[in-house]
Order: sequence, then C-alpha cells, then structure tokens
Amino acid sequence: MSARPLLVTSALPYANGPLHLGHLAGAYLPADLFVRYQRLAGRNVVWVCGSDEHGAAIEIRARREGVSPQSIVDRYHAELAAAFEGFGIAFDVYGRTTSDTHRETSQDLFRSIEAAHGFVRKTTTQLYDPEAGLFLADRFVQGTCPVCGYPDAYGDQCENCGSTLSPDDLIDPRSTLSGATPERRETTHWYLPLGDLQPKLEAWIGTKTDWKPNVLGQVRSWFQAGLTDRSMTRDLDWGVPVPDGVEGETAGKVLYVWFDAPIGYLSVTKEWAQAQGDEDLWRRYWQVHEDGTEPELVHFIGKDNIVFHCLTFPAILMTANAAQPSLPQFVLPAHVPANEFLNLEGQKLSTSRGWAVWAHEALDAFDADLLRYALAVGLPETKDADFTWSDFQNRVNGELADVVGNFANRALTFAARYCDGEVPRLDEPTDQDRQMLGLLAEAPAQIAAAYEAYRLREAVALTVDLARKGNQYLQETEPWKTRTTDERAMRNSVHVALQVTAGLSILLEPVVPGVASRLRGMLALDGVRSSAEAGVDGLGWDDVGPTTLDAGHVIGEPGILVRKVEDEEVEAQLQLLKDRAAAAGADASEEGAEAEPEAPYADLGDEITFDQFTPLDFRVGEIVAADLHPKADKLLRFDVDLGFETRQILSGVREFFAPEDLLGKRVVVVANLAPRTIRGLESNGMILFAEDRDGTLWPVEAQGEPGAVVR
Ligand code: B3M
Ligand code: ZN
Repeated sequence: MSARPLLVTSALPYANGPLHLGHLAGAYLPADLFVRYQRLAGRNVVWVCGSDEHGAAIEIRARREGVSPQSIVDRYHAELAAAFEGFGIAFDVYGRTTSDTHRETSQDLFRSIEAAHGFVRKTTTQLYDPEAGLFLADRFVQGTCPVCGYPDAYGDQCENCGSTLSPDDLIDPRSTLSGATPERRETTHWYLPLGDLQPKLEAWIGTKTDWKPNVLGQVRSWFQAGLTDRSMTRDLDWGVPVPDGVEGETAGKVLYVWFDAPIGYLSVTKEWAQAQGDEDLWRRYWQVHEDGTEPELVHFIGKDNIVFHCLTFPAILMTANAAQPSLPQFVLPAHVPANEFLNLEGQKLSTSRGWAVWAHEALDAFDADLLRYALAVGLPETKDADFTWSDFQNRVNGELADVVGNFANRALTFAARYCDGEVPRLDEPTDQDRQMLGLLAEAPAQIAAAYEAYRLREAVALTVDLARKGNQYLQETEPWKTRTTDERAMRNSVHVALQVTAGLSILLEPVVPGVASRLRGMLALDGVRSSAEAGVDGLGWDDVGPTTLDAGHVIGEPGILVRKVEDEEVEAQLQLLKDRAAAAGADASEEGAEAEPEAPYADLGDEITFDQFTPLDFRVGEIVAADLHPKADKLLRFDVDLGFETRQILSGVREFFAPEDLLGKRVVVVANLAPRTIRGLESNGMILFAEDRDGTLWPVEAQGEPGAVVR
C-alpha cells in the first residue's frame, strides 16, 4: 500500500445535458470502484470532479434556447450532481468551473505561463460568421471531414473518424449558428508550443510503461504525426476571460475550454481543502512535498479525452513548473486509465438520435446497485462494450441474486435456524473447512491486485467468484444433512460460511455499496472505513479473512439481499428506447435543414455544373487486403486493386464493419483525390459508402473489372 497521497479525478461532464449509462461506464463508475477500494484499504485518497461549464457547445445551446449560458449550466449542474448521487458515485467533492476559485486559479496559471513567455502569440485569419457576428471556433462550425468525408464534422473533431481537426481543415464549412458561409478575419491568440514541448512529453510518456496500450497507442500516434502549437484562447463571450495584465488585446477573448477544464481538477481540490478548514491542504495532493514525496495523480476519462489528459494538460503543468522553478512543482499524471466506449443494444449511443439510457430514468426503474453491477462486469476497459437490457437481467438475476444473494441467505438462515442466531465456534475443522477458509484468506490480496492494476472488471469477477466457491463449499459439506447426522460438522460449515459472508460484506462495498451495507446489517457488523456510517475507523480491506467474526457473535435478521429483474421490466425499457429513437427521428425530420444526419433524408447538396463534376475520376476497385489502422481507432486500412495499380486507402468506417466484411468486394473509388497522411499512414483515394437514414452504412459495390472507369 503506497503512502503517497492519492488524487483521483473523473472527467468533468459538460453541463449541457443529462448523464447516460455510457458516461457512467467511462469515467465515473470505474473511478468509484477504484476509490471505494482505496478507502477500504486505508489509502489517503481524495476524489474530485465537477461540472465543465464552458465551451462552445454550451453557448450554442443557450443561443438555440434563447437563454443565458449560465441558466443552461445551472440546470444541468444540479441534474448531474443528483444523478451521480443517485448512482452512489461517491466523490469527495463535486464542484463547477463557473466558480470564483476556478476563474482565479485558471487565470493565475495562464498569467504565470504568459509572464514566463510560455505561450506563443500568433495572429491568424480565422472563420467568422458575418450574420451572427462572431468567430467560429470548435463546435460553432461544421463541414465535411477531410479524412473520411463525413458531412457534419465539427471544427475541433470529427465524431465519425475521431480525427482532431481545426476549422480550417473542413471542406465547405458552414456556421452552426446561422448556416452562413464563413468569412476569414484576422485574430490573435495565445498558443501552447506543443511542438517545442514534444521531446519533454515523449520522455515523460516513455516512462509510462504500465499504461494501457490503447492510451499509449493514441499518444504515440500523435507524436508520430508531430505535435503542433495549439491555441489556448478563443474569441467567445462564454468562458473564463483571458486575464488582464498579459501582453496583448484581451477584450472578447476567453480561455480555451480545454485549457481551463483540466485546471478545474485543481480548483475543485482547492475548494475541498477550504471545506476541510485548511486552504493549503490541496498542495499535499498536487505538488511535490518538501521531503520529495510525489502525490499520485490519476485521471479517469473516456478515450476521446486522451490527448487532453496525456498531452495538453501535462504540457500546461510542465510549462507552469518551468515558469516558477522556485515554487513547489506540480506533479504530472501517474495514471490515465482511459476507457473505451459503451454501445447500447448493438448501436452507438447517440443523444441526438435518442439512443441512450438516461441515468435518472434508469434509477426510477431499478436500484442503483443492480445497474452498477451490470455495468461493472461489462466495463469497456480495453475495447468498446455493449450494454443490453437482457444482459442486465441475466447478470443481476444469474449472478448478483443467484450466486451472491443466495449464498449469503443460506449462511444467515442456517445460523438463525440451527445455531441460535450466533456464530458457532470452529471445532476441529476438516480439510474442506480449512480449504474454504484458505480461499477466503487469499481473496483480498487477489482482488486488491486487480484494483491496483485498474483491472476493475476482473476485481468484480473475483469478488463474485468467492461467493460461487462458498456455494460449492456448502454443496460439498451439506449442512442440511449433517444437521441431523453430525452437528459439529454442521456448525463448522455455518462458521465458515458466515466468515465468507462477512468478507463479502466488505469486498462488495466498492461494487454494490447498498447490498454490502444491507449484508453488514444482517450480520450485525459495523460500517466500513470512510463510508458515511463509519467514518475512517470502520471495517476495512484488511478485516476480510477467516476471523472477521468472533465465535458467539450474534447476527441480525436474514432477508432477501437482491431482488430479481422481471421480463416485463426489460421489455418496458426496450420499448422506451425504441419509442424515444422514433420520436428523435420524427423531431429531426420536423427540424428540417438543421436536422441530425439521421433525419428522414439528407439534404440535397448544392447544385454543381457538369464541368465541376467531370474532373472527378471514379474507378472500380477490388479490396484485396483489409485491416485495422494501427493508430486510429475509427479507421480501417485497405489495399485496393485498381487494375493499373494497387492503392492504400483509409476509411472511417471501423464502427460499422470488420475488415473481413469488405475483403474481396468490388467498390467505387474516387481515384484522383490528393493523398492525405492520417496518423502516419497515407490514404490515396476514397472508397464510396452509402448511408441509410438510420445511419447504416453500405459499400457502393460495382460490376466491371478493377480499373474500369465509372461514368
Ligand atoms: N468536459 C467532457 C468530454 O469531453 C469534457 C471533459 C473535461 S475533463 C477536464 O466528454
Ligand atoms: Zn472524419
């Protein structure tokens, strides 16, 4: 157990919409499992989170609704906090980035970096909406993705192929506010020179040999492509104002949301420290101590935030450290266990398509522990995972109820009925008794190793496995028989089973805290360490083992620990999902022009002349090789035979096809498109795909020989 103070953060959710199960499976439930375990293990841990209340998306929503951005974030900050509480996501503090502390903290950091010339100021021409009268950053502009051709890519990121873009990259950009075609105007911003910092960042990442391959893979592909200067300010009304006292014009400029948001972790920790009555306490968790002790900083995020937590935020901290070398230095992240994405019933989660399970609605239908358990055993830790309501029912009924609940109920009921409600003394235990107690003694270390290595699904599975072994132990020792033939044996079985049950009542606390607490009540055990009921001196991880309960300990009332999920409940959830998706589709068609891509039919493109069309050279190509792009998790790589040559072409269709689905197909290729290098690989052309109204993608297949001209 490390003595280093541990600071855990979870990605600050944008305060412009409700929480859904995908959010929980990404950055929140994994962190909750991890932190609850650390608290039980006696670690000095603080877990911070809060609402991310800036960014273009919030301003766009406010404009669309005709309200202030502050009213948007006030609404959702409260909703998010309530949803987290309902799910038992036990942050030490949940703050928000419109707080005064946050504004001061992010401005101070900006000033100190600027004063030490840690930024590069550049004047560039940027896209400007002449109708709305503002510059178009990030989500204010949409257009065709230059990488995959997706028509609704944003100015900062293409949601289809995951490429990070800048507004200048977009083909046929249009303002998301007015639909106007943007003009170009000059503006000056402060850039973080990531290119100059790349050697330092590479050296630091090079020491992270135990980080997840999916995280290191993405970061290395960024290094491969070469880091470029990134603007840390924006021409927006909504955000943390660029502070006075810096060189240059600051009017109308705010900090880029990805500059201030990660600093939100720091400002919320400061607020936590103030609430503890020691406003300098935050330094114990963020800065190297006088004796050289380095606190441990761990960021739980989803994979779309890797670049900001592994590159830009560490670069900001490195630059801040260099700006004030005589002051205590900020630590850099020790771990960034990013999760992949959660799909829903076999499809991508999509709030715009209504294809989501909202946390607050799920809690109306099911106890949080049931949802926590089903999500925990299926976390997208190394690859995207799929949540289905039938799997939810099977996991709850087949494992939580039939394995854990059933075992605990047998142990408690036997003790109540045949041992006067007390823990019998162990008297000359058999090998079987000793073997089960041995498994109980080993379990805490095995499960702890999984938690410490961020293998949370494994930690949960090992916990349930202990109950499974307990059931096997009862099947083998058959106390229902020895009750009448060998009372000593029966009493030994009950003793052992109760010790395992007591161990489970602690080991289950990170996963299903409500179930664990009820189980401790049935055992008449006190609360656990650092939980509400027991503070810091309750039961802990090290209390799990063959002697948790003393002989003679009087247990409480047995009862049903976990209720089962009925078929009708699952059907009701599926129907709700289908109805909402249909309604979203209908809404989209009513909205007309600005409808989401899944609206009834995509809008017809602007008219072109025959002369504009003729330069395009379409050919038949045969896909002779297909595999995953090694460094871009939304792209597939193809070798396409064009008759006269074979080309390498990349397509952002990985979420729709496995490589083998397309191998051997004859498709239509735009053969004279200028080559582009994406994450280190050259793409030489574009394979055409057709997209149905519901977002299903099909390759445009063709007859004719490879190389045939398509007219
Ligand atoms: N607000 C949420 C997201 O991109 C973003 C995270 C900020 S963490 C500092 O999903
Ligand atoms: Zn794209």
